Amino acid sequence: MFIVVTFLVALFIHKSCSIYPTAESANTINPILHASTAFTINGTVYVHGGSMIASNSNQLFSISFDEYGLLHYEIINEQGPAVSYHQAIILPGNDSFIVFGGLRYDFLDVSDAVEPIFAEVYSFSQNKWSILPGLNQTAVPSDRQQHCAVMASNGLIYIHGGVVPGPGNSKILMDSWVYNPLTQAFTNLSTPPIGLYDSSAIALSDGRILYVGGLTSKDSDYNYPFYLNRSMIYYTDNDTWIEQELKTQAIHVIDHYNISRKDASAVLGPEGRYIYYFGGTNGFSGYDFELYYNDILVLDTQSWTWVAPDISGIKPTHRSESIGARINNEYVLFGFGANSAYVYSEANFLRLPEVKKDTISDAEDELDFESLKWVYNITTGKTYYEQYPTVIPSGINKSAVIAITVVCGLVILSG
Ligand SMILES: *[C@@H]1O[C@H](CO)[C@@H](O)[C@H](O)[C@H]1NC(C)=O
Ligand SMILES: *[C@@H]1O[C@H](CO)[C@@H](O)[C@H](O)[C@H]1NC(C)=O
Ligand SMILES: *[C@@H]1O[C@H](CO)[C@@H](O)[C@H](O)[C@H]1NC(C)=O
Ligand SMILES: *[C@@H]1O[C@H](CO)[C@@H](O)[C@H](O)[C@H]1NC(C)=O
Ligand SMILES: *[C@@H]1O[C@H](CO)[C@@H](O)[C@H](O)[C@H]1NC(C)=O
Ligand SMILES: *[C@@H]1O[C@H](CO)[C@@H](O)[C@H](O)[C@H]1NC(C)=O
Ligand SMILES: *[C@@H]1O[C@H](CO)[C@@H](O)[C@H](O)[C@H]1NC(C)=O
Ligand SMILES: *[C@@H]1O[C@H](CO)[C@@H](O)[C@H](O)[C@H]1NC(C)=O
Ligand SMILES: CC(=O)N[C@H]1CO[C@H](CO)[C@@H](O)[C@@H]1O
Repeated sequence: MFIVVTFLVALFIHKSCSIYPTAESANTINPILHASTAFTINGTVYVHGGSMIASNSNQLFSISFDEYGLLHYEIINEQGPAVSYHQAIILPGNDSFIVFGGLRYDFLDVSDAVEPIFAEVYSFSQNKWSILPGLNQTAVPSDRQQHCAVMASNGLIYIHGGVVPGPGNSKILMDSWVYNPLTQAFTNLSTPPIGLYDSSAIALSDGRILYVGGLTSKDSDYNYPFYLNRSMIYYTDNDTWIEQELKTQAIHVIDHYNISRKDASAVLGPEGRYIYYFGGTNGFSGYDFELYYNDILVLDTQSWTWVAPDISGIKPTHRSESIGARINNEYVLFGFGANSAYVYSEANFLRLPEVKKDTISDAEDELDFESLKWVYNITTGKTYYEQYPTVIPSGINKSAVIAITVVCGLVILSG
């Protein structure tokens, strides 16, 4: 069911540090976070954990909309683990989710000791966290952060790669595991041809898992990009990995973006074919050409081609480590995140493409990617400019809106 919501950035700024409307009932400041994990249950987006500059968050909160179009930020639970760079997987029935791995500040042991993967389950109905059953088996994945974890169409959870948790530890894990939530057992799968971290995993409806972006290692270079001109595909049916070349027909992808991206947010469209890939960084931290992105690249998982549509509306702030969650069949939320200077509370709403009107009747519906837009009223799908071509209500003009997004960021103190 489509939930009718209204969203407008400029009208409802009740908090000094908020760029999205906050309901009067919300009595806490919206969090400023990066490296959180997020998912959608019953049309509500839930966010857990993340990094808040000097410490990790243990908050589980929801982002929903009321009939007046106001965004509600509600804390659900604050008894869980304080963790960032982790992954959450919803369990069947929508009443619980598992968090796997991540950086915890109690993990300061950077020795070679192999710890079992950190894994806890949260139950909404019991409002309670518990240790994941099955961690006492003899073969379990080792602990990790910046890894991928995804539930495939067969209902099993696949975990790949990442790095060993703790500061200064660069060991990249090149492995693949499956967790069966019914039997509560882990199984060690065939060794993948590549170990990825800061990558994105997307479960396709036919049982395949697609990996795009991120970093890997090559020779002694641990920051070797897993360029966007290729992807890895894992077949859950027969435990096989293949490399799939991706065509980068979007010219500026080749020219400006060096086809290198990590810590982007990947969301599969409702048709199960197109992936919306937001933000990220080229990962060359410390070099002259470290870039943060604010665009959407769309990957067609049938033609294996990237397109870079021109998207109308107010552009998001350039950043990486944002959450990405599809709210419903029409809107995707990209929120929070960080770049080299700031951490953000920013939330951006992408209106998914309309079907092209002039398609041949028996052909598959073609999507019009030129209709993609960043919107501020998700009842009407209007962008800020369409609704208020010259005057912006409440005396907030475009540069002021941009200023608010900057004010909202907190400076990262450490280099
Ligand atoms: C968004 O659009 C709806 C439908 O036209 C309207 O009722 C609502 O007032 C708009 N929201 C804002 C904040 O302007
Ligand atoms: C679980 O939540 C998702 C996302 O909103 C929804 O599509 C699905 O129908 C829900 N499933 C159940 C069993 O409620
Ligand atoms: C989602 O809806 C399902 C089915 O109605 C319900 O069992 C579940 O508790 C709901 N989950 C949340 C988090 O609201
Ligand atoms: C793991 O713990 C569970 C629950 O305490 C127990 O039932 C099971 O026998 C244990 N398995 C092993 C291999 O120790
Ligand atoms: C998992 O399997 C790989 C080979 O596929 C092996 O190298 C590794 O030691 C195994 N890990 C564990 C914890 O059993
Ligand atoms: C992908 O791009 C990298 C960097 O430009 C290049 O070295 C590599 O050959 C390309 N691979 C393919 C399959 O085109
Ligand atoms: C695994 O399955 C895929 C899809 O069915 C197939 O294309 C591929 O050849 C299979 N690989 C092996 C090694 O059997
Ligand atoms: C817009 O806001 C900025 C920052 O507050 C201000 O400097 C500028 O004069 C304003 N422009 C207009 C046209 O009101
Ligand atoms: C390695 C590389 O190709 N770097 C380029 C990445 O893109 C920036 C911006 O276009 C260039 O300045 C770099 O030379």
